[in-house]
Amino acid sequence: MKLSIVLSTHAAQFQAATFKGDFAANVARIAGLGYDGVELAIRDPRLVNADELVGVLAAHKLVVPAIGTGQAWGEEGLSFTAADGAIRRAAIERIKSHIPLAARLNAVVILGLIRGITPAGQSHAQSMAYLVEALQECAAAAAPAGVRYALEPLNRYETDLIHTVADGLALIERVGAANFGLLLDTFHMNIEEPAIEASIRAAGERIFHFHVADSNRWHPGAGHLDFGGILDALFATGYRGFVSGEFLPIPDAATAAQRGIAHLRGLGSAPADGIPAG
Ligand code: LER
Ligand code: MN
Repeated sequence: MKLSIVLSTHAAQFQAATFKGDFAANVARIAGLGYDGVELAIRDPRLVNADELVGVLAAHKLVVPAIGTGQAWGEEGLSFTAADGAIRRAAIERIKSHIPLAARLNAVVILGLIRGITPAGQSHAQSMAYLVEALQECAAAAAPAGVRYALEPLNRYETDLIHTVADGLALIERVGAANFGLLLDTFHMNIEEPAIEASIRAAGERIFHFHVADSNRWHPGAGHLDFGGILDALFATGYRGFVSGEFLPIPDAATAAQRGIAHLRGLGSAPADGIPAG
């Protein structure tokens, strides 16, 4: 099993980004704990020196399975479903601007909160139409570079748009792009899915990335989720990507990251063929 953990390249409000602050020091800490990769949370790729970043990661032999983009919503209010067309356009351009770095790192681009929340006075159907349009444009722009987008079903307290795997699969039908799939997050699944393992099976090969946090959004092992059953179901779909920790830094980032990896490695779950995916 290949494990990564979320690391923000810049200061951010999002509480479940386990590591924030000094990038190089955090990369060294994460590598030292035995992780294979880091999932980067990047608000705006223009703020990142790609050569420097690649150098720091290479020095610690860490790969980047995915790039999170939600800070553009959290810090700047960009959204695919805003009533204001200029905000929707800025969100689309921002998401497309992740393509070169994602191609270089061979990373999936995550679409979480950038989908937005239906604004007062706008219908849910209108938001969904804006969302489909934005996703089709982004997916078409990313396809020639071989970049994939993964939309994350989020719980009802964060958005009114796409809560479950079933919602996500219906959206995939509407978008109709091979490079558009899902990111499943056990924290959100525990709130919204009727049965976590059955939903993982339903998502199948459309699972492009996977987040783990326990039921309380602390590190795996701190709550009541059955990660043995969840990971067995995940790997049985043929998933060979990373299992990525996105949990609260409680009691602190390093301790949470260390306890999380110890719990997951201790389960002995692995892809059935035992072959580490490339
Ligand atoms: C981001 O991956 C996530 O899970 C969301 O809760 C962001 O708010
Ligand atoms: Mn998540």
